Amino acid sequence: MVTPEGLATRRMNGIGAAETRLVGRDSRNGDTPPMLNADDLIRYVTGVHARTYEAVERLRDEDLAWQPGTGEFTTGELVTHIANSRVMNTESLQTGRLRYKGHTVRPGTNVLTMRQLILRTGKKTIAGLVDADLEQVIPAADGHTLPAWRRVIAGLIEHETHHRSQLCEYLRQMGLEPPPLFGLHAEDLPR
Ligand code: NI
Repeated sequence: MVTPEGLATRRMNGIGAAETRLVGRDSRNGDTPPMLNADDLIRYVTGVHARTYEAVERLRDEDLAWQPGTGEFTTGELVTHIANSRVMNTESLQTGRLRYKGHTVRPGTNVLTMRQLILRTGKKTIAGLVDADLEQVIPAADGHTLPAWRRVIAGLIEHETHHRSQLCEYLRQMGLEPPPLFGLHAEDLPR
């Protein structure tokens, strides 16, 4: 079984004031704009969610119980894990605590309710990010601390990308075509 990794447990090293301003809502030192501001980061998470939705959208009801092997996530558990990890990471920005609700698939779940779960947790995440102070220092899972924006990158972007890729491989193994990332296949790239 896959554990909820991607919790941004790595201790931050050498993160100085200049870096922590990268997600500031405004530039604080005159004419030097931040490389990436909070609004851009939040918009990026919205894009990550949209690309995950494209993969979830391809699932059929009969796919939800499929699993690649014993002890692995079923498709339904995998999607539930993605959704509940969003909630966990977002809530941790407010509470400082990581609390994972698990990935048990509710009885009666079908692809429509699964899509709704993904859409609902996406909205909740974006609302939480808009309200959060992304420069605040929060506890990491390993007892250290980290700036909140690091959890956005690790917990809400890298973790979800990791599992979306896994879901795309599930789709492939079930005989379905996974969505291309950014609308392009490797064969379409300029050479
Ligand atoms: Ni995980």
